[in-house]
Amino acid sequence: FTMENDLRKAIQDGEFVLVYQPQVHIPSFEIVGTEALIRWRHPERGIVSPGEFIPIAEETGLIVPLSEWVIREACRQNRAWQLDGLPPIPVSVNLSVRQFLQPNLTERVAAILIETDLAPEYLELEITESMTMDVEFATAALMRLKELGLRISIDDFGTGYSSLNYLKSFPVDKLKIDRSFVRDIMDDPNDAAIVRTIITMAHHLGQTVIAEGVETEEQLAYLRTYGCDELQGYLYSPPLSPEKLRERLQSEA
Ligand code: G
Ligand code: G
Ligand code: MN
Ligand code: NA
Repeated sequence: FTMENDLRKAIQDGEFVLVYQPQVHIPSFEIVGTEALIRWRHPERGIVSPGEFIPIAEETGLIVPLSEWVIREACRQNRAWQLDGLPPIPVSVNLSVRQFLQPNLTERVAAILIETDLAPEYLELEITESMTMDVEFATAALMRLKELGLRISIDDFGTGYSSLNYLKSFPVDKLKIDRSFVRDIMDDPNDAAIVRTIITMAHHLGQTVIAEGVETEEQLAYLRTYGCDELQGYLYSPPLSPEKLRERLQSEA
């Protein structure tokens, strides 16, 4: 299988890079976090998107070394920015299903935090609702991760299996409203109602709420009116190279 061999080689040869999408506080538009998103710089095919290779990495188990690299690189870069005197902000990393099920995930993450000298509050891990089907397993796994002092968010909130049952027992810091709800917020009253409800629920549960995929001023105005805390989307910025993100942070410092 050629993609598998290519992936294996790419991990060895270091063909992956991370880009960072700013997350901004809605009233102030200050950058309060970033999401790390992986890109593969394939020598022949150019930039390959994670939608194409993450599923294959999951099937083949290569996701384990690959994800390990993502967390380490995100932590290393974050610490390097801090040491350069940039305003410290947390970095958020997407966990894959297979990674979440790894019995030694907490130990791996703890080791990376020590190795990169990053304070745990600057690392956030994003899980999806598909990882929460076994509520007892997920609660225990998240509790162990939380004990390290890092943050947990639920990605693509509202699109997966969500009985809501898990929200009462999970130590979740942030809900990320999926961009499919945000997209039609101005035209579809049902999407608008769902978004307002998620904001209210998150706040009642003591969680921060961030809207994904915000592209227009109208969407921003709506989200601001209903008290959404943060946004991530093209309106403010697409995912940026580390160099570009550093410039943004510098201009804020
Ligand atoms: O940035 P982009 O639109 O290409 O991301 C596509 C998908 O790939 C998104 O669902 C995103 O969550 C996922 N993704 C991006 N980076 C990573 C990563 O480092 N690990 C995992 N597991 N998924 C990622
Ligand atoms: O699935 P996850 O939320 O982890 O991945 C975020 C994905 O959303 C990335 O692929 C990123 O490139 C994409 N994205 C970020 N901002 C926007 C936006 O404003 N509009 C759209 N359509 N996609 C976005
Ligand atoms: Mn994400
Ligand atoms: Na998402």
